[in-house]
Amino acid sequence: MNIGIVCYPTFGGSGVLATELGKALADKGHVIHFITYQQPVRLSDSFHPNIFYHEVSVPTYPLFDFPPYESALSSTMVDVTINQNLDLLHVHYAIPHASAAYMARQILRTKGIEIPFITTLHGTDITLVGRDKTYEPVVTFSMNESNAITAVSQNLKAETLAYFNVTQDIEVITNFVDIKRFQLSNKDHFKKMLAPNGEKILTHVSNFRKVKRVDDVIHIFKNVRKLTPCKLLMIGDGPERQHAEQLCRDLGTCDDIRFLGKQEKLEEILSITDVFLLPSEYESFGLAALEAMACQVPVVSSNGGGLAEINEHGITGYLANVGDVDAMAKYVMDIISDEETLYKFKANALAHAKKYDIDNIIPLYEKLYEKVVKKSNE
Ligand code: GMT
Repeated sequence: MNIGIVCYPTFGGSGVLATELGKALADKGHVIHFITYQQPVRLSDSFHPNIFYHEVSVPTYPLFDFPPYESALSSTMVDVTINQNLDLLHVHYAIPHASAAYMARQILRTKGIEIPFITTLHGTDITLVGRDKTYEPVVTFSMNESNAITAVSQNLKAETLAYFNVTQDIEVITNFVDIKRFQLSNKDHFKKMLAPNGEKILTHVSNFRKVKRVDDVIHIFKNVRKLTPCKLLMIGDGPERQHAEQLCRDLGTCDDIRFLGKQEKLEEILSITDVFLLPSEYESFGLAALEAMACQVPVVSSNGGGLAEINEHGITGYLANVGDVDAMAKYVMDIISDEETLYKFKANALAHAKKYDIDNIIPLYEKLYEKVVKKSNE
């Protein structure tokens, strides 16, 4: 199939997921056209003959205080659909991609071309931004106009049905991980560099937005550090980073914390990690936790949103109420205090992550694509 994928090209989970999906589909012989304003981050590491990238350029004009990105995106979708003979558009993150796809589909109809579009809901497009009344009518309308809707967890499906008047079925197709790429590898030299005295390593990966509760990560670490020598790796970047760095200074924990910024070889960092921390206010799924688990890293997380679907309490890690940093610190200690327990959690994490292997999930998307294209051709 010729498939157009629209996503945010940044380090956010929805962009990462959409890019990995496109790469996997290309490996299976589909021709993938990414339509974004910038080359997606996870696309920069490889060349694939079945992958094309179409940049959405948004010309500025003195009249525009806000350049009309959505119009530029719709026009690019129209152009790519006609010139690349697309069968389907798959848009990730509802705002503004679903309404832009709706507009493209309407324009193409006037030219005698029928292109279906699938909207995949990822999280904050529903739970934070989409619910805002500034966007809600457009989000509801464009979801209902989608030829199919998918959500990345049961929790996100339930949230969508609770807050929006959705008149069609939402299929849950979960996040996935490439077990062949995200696997534990020997990085002892790297570990020695960061934890020269055999300290345990805790890691957090996110885009440092408020919803991630980055302060909680620092507080959990402070509590654990009181009890055992350890190091914290903070991976990613975003609006809360400066504040988090200041908090480390205020708490006097800076010597043991490294802010490493955006990293592409996450699997290497996860390979030296003992426990992954994700105390978010909400996660529709928690892709970062899944990638950690695939690298045999147990997860201590909050129970916000769909995290309980991926992190099994007492098996792959532990969950605590949002904001309960004392409980989360205790759970970290429970996992790392003896090697046998740590080993058991590591093995469980990998076994659970395998259920979400890319090879199990991609066929679900392919099946949906076939169904949607067939129906739209009837
Ligand atoms: O929160 C992020 O890291 C970015 C955000 C996005 O939409 O770009 O991620 C969401 O989508 C991911 C992939 O489906 C999910 O694994 C994350 O849980 C979800 N984030 C939230 O719900 C806060």
